[in-house]
Amino acid sequence: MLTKVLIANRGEIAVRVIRTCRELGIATVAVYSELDRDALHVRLADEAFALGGQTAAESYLNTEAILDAIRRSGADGVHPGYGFFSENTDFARAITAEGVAFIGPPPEAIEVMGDKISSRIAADKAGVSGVPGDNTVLSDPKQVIAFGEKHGWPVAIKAAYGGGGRGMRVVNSADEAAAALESAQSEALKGFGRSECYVERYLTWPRHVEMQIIGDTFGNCVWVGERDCSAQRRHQKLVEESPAPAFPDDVRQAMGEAAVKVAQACGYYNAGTVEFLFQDGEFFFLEMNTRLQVEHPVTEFVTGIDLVAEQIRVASGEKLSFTQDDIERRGHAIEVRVNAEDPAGGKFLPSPGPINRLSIPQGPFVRWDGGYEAGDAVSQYYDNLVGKLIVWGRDREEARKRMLPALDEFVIDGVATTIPAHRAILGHPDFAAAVHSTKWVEERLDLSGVSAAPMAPPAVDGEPAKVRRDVDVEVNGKRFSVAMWVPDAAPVVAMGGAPSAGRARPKPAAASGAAAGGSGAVAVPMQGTIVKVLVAVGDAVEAGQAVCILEAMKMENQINADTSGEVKEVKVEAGQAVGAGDVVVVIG
Ligand code: MV4
Repeated sequence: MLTKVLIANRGEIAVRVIRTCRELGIATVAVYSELDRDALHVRLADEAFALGGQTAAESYLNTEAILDAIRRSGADGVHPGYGFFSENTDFARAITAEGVAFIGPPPEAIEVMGDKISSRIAADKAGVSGVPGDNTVLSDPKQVIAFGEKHGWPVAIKAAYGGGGRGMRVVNSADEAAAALESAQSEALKGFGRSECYVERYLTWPRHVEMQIIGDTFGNCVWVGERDCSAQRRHQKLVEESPAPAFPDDVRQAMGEAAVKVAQACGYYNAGTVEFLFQDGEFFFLEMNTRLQVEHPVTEFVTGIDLVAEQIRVASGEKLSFTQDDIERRGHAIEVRVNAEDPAGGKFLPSPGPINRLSIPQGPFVRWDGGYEAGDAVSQYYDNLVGKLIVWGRDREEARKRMLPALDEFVIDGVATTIPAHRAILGHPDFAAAVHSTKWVEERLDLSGVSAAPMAPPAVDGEPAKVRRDVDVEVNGKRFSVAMWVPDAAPVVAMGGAPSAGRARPKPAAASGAAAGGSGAVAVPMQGTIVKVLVAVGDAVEAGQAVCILEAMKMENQINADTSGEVKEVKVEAGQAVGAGDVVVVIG
């Protein structure tokens, strides 16, 4: 068995992998960017190595820095999580060349499946049909027209090296073909560096059903169960569940066997997911994801199998701990992705920032896979998944009715999240009846009334912006929670002078007194970019005077002196990225 695993990732998936390693008695090594110095995955790992840099490219995609951390830590295995290096064959080969196990599939399988045309051909050879299509690279819109005329409109043009829907164009008639091909090719080139596209029939109201498989290096490969991920928006999955609702057992069996055939056709081992479109009782191979997926916990909940443990076993050269016949699926699991995005009006705008308060729902059959705790910040530089809430029930309705109150119990302050959208989805009669499809969220679900957080009353000119503080009061012995709108950063003082007790939010790690009488070390309250520095060393400043302008969350924020005095030090310059709590100016 591997003895020390380095997790080349961050956030909830790094945390998830660390937890299983601990259960297995495997030492863990975290790596981190400058912004993640104090992140949860770093706090939980046995050892941690700095990668430097802030953006993904500078840190979690810095091969040399990660290889260096592997060498220095003596790790004998690397778990790539999802995203980042998880499907990068150069990385997988580089670490294997050093005698370190890549906890994932063989690079050859990643390559076959990374090219959607070659993956369709591989599936075909294994006797698994994709959506009817033409497995050749398009060079002329006439090919699209000929295909549409033969198979019927609409058709889909897809990027051969794409995935996740980017570079896909739906063509409804011959006269749209030329423009669609050109824009698909250009988007593919921009997104993936390769412009090759192909065409297939477009299914108009399909469900997205994917099949989890796992194989070992002894030739054993099993299907574990399917997940329905139809509730999505712009190719971002929102809700996933297992089993797929209204999905007959014989179809499940056939899809499972098809997925295993696809995996075996490319010499696959470790965990993988074969994606299908399911429409009118038929399923069609779409693509294969050669990594552990975000939504793997729903499969774990219905089978009791720890997929990460099994991945590590396989990468250690052991056999799978179960056979196909050992796998039992029981009950129903639903997962929602809690992203730092504001779903108001269906816009899902990114909402990075510090998490001031985080209270996770608890209770029977409720699981939280999170990457943050209160006091941590969600960075604009990375995926804004805060965590995943997963519930289990004996049947779909029990799971759905368990998720709704869990969502109501969830408290998160500081960032807007997708939770209100999940309430709308899970509470909708279409979802309850499972008549939704991949287009349902975008075309049918009304999110116009959804708001992520109570909005602050509009700021009156000349008055400081106000924020909401909840205070508990008792009226005739009955408890009420009262929302107070107070100037930002002013502590809420309850009667008697004590700071609002009980439900007072933990002080954010970054908080620095903004009121006069501060320490003189002026810190920024959230991460962002300095757009302007307004003072220089030697300047005399008054408390409350602006010292710099911080652009964060698409807004310019004035950062003010917390005390009067002379500027002793200016630690930033225009254009510089700063993290929450970073000191920008020192006043003495
Ligand atoms: C399709 C399709 C309909 N017909 N292909 C989008 C993501 C990528 N994995 C493939 N996708 C689709 N391919 C044909 N021939 C509809 C989609 C699709 C979709 C698929 C899975 C999950 C969500 C989706 C949302 C919109 C479109």
